[in-house]
Amino acid sequence: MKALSGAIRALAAAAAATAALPALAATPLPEAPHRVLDAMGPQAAHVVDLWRIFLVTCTAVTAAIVAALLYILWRRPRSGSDSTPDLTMVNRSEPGPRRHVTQAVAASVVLLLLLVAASVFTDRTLARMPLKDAVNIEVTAHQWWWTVRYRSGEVWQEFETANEIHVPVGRPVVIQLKADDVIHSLWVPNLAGKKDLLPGRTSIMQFRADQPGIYRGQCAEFCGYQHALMGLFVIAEPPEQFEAWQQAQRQAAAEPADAQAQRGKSLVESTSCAMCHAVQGTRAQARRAPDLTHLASRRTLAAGTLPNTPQALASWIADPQRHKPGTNMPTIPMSQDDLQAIVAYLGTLQ
Ligand code: HEC
Ligand SMILES: [Cu+2]
Repeated sequence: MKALSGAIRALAAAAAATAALPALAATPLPEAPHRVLDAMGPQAAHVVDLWRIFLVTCTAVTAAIVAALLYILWRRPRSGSDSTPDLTMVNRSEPGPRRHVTQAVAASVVLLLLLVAASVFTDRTLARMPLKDAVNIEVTAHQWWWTVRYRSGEVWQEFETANEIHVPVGRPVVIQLKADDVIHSLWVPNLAGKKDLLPGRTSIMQFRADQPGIYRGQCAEFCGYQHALMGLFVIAEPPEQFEAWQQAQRQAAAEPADAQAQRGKSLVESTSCAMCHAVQGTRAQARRAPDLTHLASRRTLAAGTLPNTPQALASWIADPQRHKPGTNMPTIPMSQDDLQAIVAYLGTLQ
């Protein structure tokens, strides 16, 4: 009884905490598919094909085993209640069953070899995707967010963003995967299989998105407390739109026009924010946290944790530990005025 009332109290407290966030609940997170069977590019399609081969083979084998078992159970018994059990068969050689067992073992070996061959060929096909004219991206995983850096032969053209990967439809994408702290795994099932990000080692992921859309990704390797809130989005868009996005992302942050946002800018530059974050074109140049230069152009905050609305932004900055307990952004005490100024400034960072 005591445990029950305790549980009810805990539920009531949770409901009250949720009720304190009406503005946040009003804007949902973006709808984005995260479905293995909806392949939106060749790499994911190969993985789905392999999965189908496994499904059909394993279903057929299971059905055959169950059928054999049912047949054995249904067969006429060798002895009944009025006859003594026939134990001579224990020592008798039985060529029939022996042959069946041999055949079943042979069939299992052949089927397993076929599955191995299918896996190897799928792996080869995945590695053979044409990479001409590929977009080169470097993704670094952190507890619990992602740095996304767009590589280029010309260093001044490189730029960084966080938790969103924009790609042009129909063009191959090569992602170099790195990890900053522990092992993570990048998984965008609509586009490609999982790939681990290992500290001290670079691995490669290749895919192509053939359909425009927003696809959800998720860290797929348990990496600590907020592993579940380590999401990201892949935004596949027509090539012109992608180019325009790249152009915009390369620009430094625009100078804010109104006084409140200007005050917000100097707060970001002069308080602890600048110890972790960068806003290109300002004195904030640290690289321990998501680059905020074009924060307002992103769909979500904190790796898919909150929708990117002014209310959610204010709520995040005021108390990140409430939204993502354990996150490496501390809760920084500040006045409502300062908070509103910072939110106004970050809102201008398109
Ligand atoms: C000790 C380092 C640190 C300080 C100081 C800090 N942050 Fe952060 N911030 C982080 C980290 C780490 C994240 C990523 C959190 C996550 O997603 O788990 C983050 C995330 C954010 C985000 C979400 C970014 C995105 O792309 O989703 C915003 C906005 C933000 N911080 C603003 C601020 C502001 C404004 C200040 C100053 C008042 C500040 N931060 C101070 C480390 C810091
Ligand atoms: Cu992770």
